[in-house]
Amino acid sequence: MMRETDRVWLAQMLILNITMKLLTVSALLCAMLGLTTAAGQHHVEKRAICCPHGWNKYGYRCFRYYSNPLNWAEAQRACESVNANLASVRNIRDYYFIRKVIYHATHANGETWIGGSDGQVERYWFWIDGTRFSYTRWCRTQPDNFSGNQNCMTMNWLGKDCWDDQHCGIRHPYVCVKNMLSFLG
Ligand SMILES: [Ca+2]
Ligand SMILES: [Ca+2]
Repeated sequence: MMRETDRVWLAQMLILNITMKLLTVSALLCAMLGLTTAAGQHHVEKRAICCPHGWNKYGYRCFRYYSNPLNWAEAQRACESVNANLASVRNIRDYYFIRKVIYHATHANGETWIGGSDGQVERYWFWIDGTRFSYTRWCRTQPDNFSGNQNCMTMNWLGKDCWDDQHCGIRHPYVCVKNMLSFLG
């Protein structure tokens, strides 16, 4: 007969073994998808099913904070250069995840560009990545289109837990988002 402590130890070992195997399989799967799509195509495509290093996974999307201050358009260009867009916010869970990403990187709730804009028509807000614009988190009295010229969205206005519309030429850090299944090119 096995002693109780032996049985517990055996069960722990078994769980550890299964966990290690699952981790290996998921790592292999990442690599394999890249290989099979690359080998079978004339133009090489790679699919990511995991967030790249340095990106933060939330649901099926990957987020990343960039600390170098850029204007809104430059920030979007910079996101595009890594096959991403300025971050869209679909709901309160996305909102708090992005806020956490910023806080984790800086230990502060600093003003940061995300992907909302009413640059085409005043008061018609869109997300630059095409996500439907439904959830909002405006600060009280915002968006105010101050000076008739504020068309870009920032998180953490004055460190507060809400959004502001600001002049797109201001330089801020920014958060990019990409889908886990986006083509890496
Ligand atoms: Ca505006
Ligand atoms: Ca404003």
